[in-house]
Amino acid sequence: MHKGVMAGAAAACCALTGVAVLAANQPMGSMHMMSMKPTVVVMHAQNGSGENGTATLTSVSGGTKVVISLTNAKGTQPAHIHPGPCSKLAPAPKYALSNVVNGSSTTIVKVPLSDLLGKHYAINVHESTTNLAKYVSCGNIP
Ligand SMILES: [Cu+2]
Repeated sequence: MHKGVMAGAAAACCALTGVAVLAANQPMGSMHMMSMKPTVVVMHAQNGSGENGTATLTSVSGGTKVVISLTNAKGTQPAHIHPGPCSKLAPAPKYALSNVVNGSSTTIVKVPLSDLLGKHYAINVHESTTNLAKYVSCGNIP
């Protein structure tokens, strides 16, 4: 009985809203694809670390997900988004990222991806919590 009522309500409402939903789905579909398309930053080893890899930036609810994946990395290594580019990195971080632990780090930065792109930011990784001065990997955010 409950089902019948629901179906009746759906039928009554949807001659009109069905069209609206279809129309709304088209632009939402393409926006969804655009916003979900990840930006892959190539991370280059510095100072002989061998820590090459990627940082993948994805637009998510509440900000940007940053996933760092590095080869040859071990231990706990601080990571940040700095004003860049890597070739002349500003020493003060702009946004903190989760430490890279054994080559992996995932952070939700509370900033839209669109605010990170085209600003000459760079993602850098430091050797250790006690040796921040040594940079081991860096990648320019396009
Ligand atoms: Cu840093």
